[in-house]
Amino acid sequence: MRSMAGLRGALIVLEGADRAGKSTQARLLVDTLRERGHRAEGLRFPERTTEIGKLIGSYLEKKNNIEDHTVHLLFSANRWEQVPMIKEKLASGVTLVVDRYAFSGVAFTSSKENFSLKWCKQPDVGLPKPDLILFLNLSLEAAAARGGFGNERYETNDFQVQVHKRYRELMEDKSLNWKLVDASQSVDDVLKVITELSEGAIEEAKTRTIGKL
Ligand code: DGP
Ligand code: NA
Ligand code: NA
Repeated sequence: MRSMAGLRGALIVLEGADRAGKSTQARLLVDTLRERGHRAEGLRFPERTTEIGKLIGSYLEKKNNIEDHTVHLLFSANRWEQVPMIKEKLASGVTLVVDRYAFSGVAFTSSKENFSLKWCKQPDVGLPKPDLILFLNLSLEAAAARGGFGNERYETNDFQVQVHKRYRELMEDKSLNWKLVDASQSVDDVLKVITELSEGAIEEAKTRTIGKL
């Protein structure tokens, strides 16, 4: 292949409620894009290995308690601390497949009482804007059929119902490239759909500068 220097990679985000298959699909999507000749790498948020990420990890495992506003800002900081690396990778032509991003932050925190969407969005304003957001859509019934909840924080039915509603509201933002994907299909069928959408985004990203949330 001809050198692609100067052409940036795409920022592709996977979102969805718990058990929709995001992590599996993110991994398979990276492999598939590579097989098809693209430079692709995976990232996840929260990134639990950094200092901030370790605090978040303990919080999710319920080993510590962090005040709700404070933990929201930590989740956002955990994204911001990766921004220099994200920008470098994209500029060098690498496509990034990200398992959760700012939209998880807003959907989850705004599902708590007394948090407005507006307040929740603010800390992530200015983050690199995804070229594509793949929403893996799975009904709560179908998600339940995939097995019981884990023991982490947020893994309760009532909370997940609320998270679903919040994602619905976020998807109404037409300034973002949301694509609703039926996650009840087989793993292979979901992968086929998201691979096609991702290749379209990679092509379009080449001629556009990266935006900001
Ligand atoms: P996992 O994707 O399995 O590593 O789980 C991370 C959990 O944390 C999941 O329940 C979603 C939630 N989460 C992800 N990002 C944020 C965020 O920015 N804010 C809040 N409050 N929760 C988040
Ligand atoms: Na989880
Ligand atoms: Na996951």
